[in-house]
Parts: sequence; C-alpha cells; structure tokens
Amino acid sequence: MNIETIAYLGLGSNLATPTQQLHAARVTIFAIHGIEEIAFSSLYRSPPMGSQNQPDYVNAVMAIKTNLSALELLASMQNVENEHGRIRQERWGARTLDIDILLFGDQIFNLPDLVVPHYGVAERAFVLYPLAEIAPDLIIPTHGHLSELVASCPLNGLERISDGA
Ligand code: ROI
Repeated sequence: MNIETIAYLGLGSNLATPTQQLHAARVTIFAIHGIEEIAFSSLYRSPPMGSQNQPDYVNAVMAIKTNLSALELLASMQNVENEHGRIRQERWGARTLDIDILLFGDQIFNLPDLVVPHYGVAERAFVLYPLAEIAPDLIIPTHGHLSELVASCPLNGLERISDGA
C-alpha cells in the first residue's frame, strides 16, 4: 500500500455549462477509491489564457488525500476527463474538462506526461488564487511561498463567482 499524500488538482472548463462540468468532476473524483476530498475552492471565472477566440473559463482547485501514486492519480484523472466527454480540438483551445495535478505532496516530477509542480502554479491567477483560498500557507517546491506568488500575480480578470461546485 502506498502512503497517503496530499495533492492539489486544478480543474477548468469552458464548454457545455462549465459550472456543471466542475460539479460533476468533483462528484466523480471524490467517489474514486483511494481518493478523499479535503477541500474544494470557490469557483472563479477568467478570460481565456491562450487563444482569445473561445469562451471564458470556470476554474477551481480541489485538495485531496490519496494513497494512489502520482502516475496512478494521473491515469485516474485522465479517465475522469474522458468520462466527462472532454473535447479538445487544439492545444490552448476550448475544453469541456481539464484536470491538472498541481502538487503531489512535496514531490517533484519531470516526466514526459507529468510535470509537478505544474507550471501554472507559479504564474496563473486562475490556479494561484483558488489554491491560496484553500491552502494559504503552502510552500511550493522550487517556487517558494504561495502567498508571495499570489502577491506578485495580477488578477488578469479573474473573478470569484460562487462558493463552490
Ligand atoms: N485559460 C483559463 N482562464 N483557464 C484555464 O483553465 C485554461 N486552460 C487552458 C488554457 C487553454 C491554457 N487557457 C485557460 O488549458
């Protein structure tokens, strides 16, 4: 049996009623054997990063405790994306559901399919602000204190829209 790890997941959607996508994803994730939900942030709306020719996104961050390995968690989240009808025509383009492993304990991975801490953690408002809401004291491997990363990250149009999914 693997030891338990606290991990943070970034969820995003900009198609097919994004708030419902995040809610459905949350329900599916916390039903997975080996995953326990610790916290779920508010929902945030933000203009698209990347191609501007797509709808606004809704983003949230979920904290979990898991006894899965990082690669098992990755495979499991890819299943959730697929089950929820992920449509992704192009890199940086619109999608029904995107789930990123932001942090996996204090571990660092630089694998072809898995880069943790996720690069968004250092610079994306739609990751940093929801993460700081549920884990304000985090220290991010190789990036330092979350509070400092947030303080130097402009909102870029990010708006809190509700108390959670
Ligand atoms: N832009 C925003 N605002 N939120 C996202 O989750 C998001 N995800 C993406 C790209 C296309 C980079 N842009 C995004 O994958």
